[in-house]
Amino acid sequence: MIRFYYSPAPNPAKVALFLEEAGLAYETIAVDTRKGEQHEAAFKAINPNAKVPVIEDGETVIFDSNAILLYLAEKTGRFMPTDLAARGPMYSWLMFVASGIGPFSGQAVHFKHYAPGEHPYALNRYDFEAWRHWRIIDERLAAQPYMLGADYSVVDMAVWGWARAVPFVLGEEAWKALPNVKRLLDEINARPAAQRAEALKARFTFKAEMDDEARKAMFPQNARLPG
Ligand SMILES: N[C@@H](CCC(=O)N[C@@H](CS)C(=O)NCC(=O)O)C(=O)O
Repeated sequence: MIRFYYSPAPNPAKVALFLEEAGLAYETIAVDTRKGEQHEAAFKAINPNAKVPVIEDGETVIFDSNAILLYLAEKTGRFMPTDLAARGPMYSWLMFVASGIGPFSGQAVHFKHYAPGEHPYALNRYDFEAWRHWRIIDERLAAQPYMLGADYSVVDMAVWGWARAVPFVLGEEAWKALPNVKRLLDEINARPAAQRAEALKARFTFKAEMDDEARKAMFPQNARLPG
């Protein structure tokens, strides 16, 4: 059975959605990142990057959400195009989410909600880039129902993981400017698999407070700051 290392955050959500969509049997192992469990030696032995998600499939260990989506799509033969020509754009858009949507959205959240002090330059850069990436997704979804065209795929699952957080990333008014992302989000949210994926977090008690312990675990770079 697949072992799924999970926390209630955008990147693990993508994997939860795939596991549920494909009906794969899996055991969920909670990793409370606000308590620092991602830094424990046993966890870093399976993901030296100290982040969730990770899956173990027998002896095979896969970390990084988009790598896991590709692995599971290949394992099951589901939610990915079968011919190579159509898989080309799948790789492009998955990497676009992995290298653009995720990192810029994450940094926008950091500087808007968590960084101590005022950082107008950093905030402006990450907010601008997060918006730019989300507008590209929105334009694509204006022209076709799903990221790869007519069919729901792993790319939509990758977009869904972060789309759930768009108001937190870009602001409460963001949906007015991104109606096609919202349409995809609402459509996926209505799928029973997405509801089961969302329900996972209720099975565990994760630390909610962003207190000193959580900041130490999530933002270890702060230890280098003076004072
Ligand atoms: N590129 C990785 C990023 C993983 C990542 O940043 N995971 C977050 C949750 S969404 C995490 O583990 N955060 C805890 C930490 O940064 O200490 C992926 O797509 O899986």
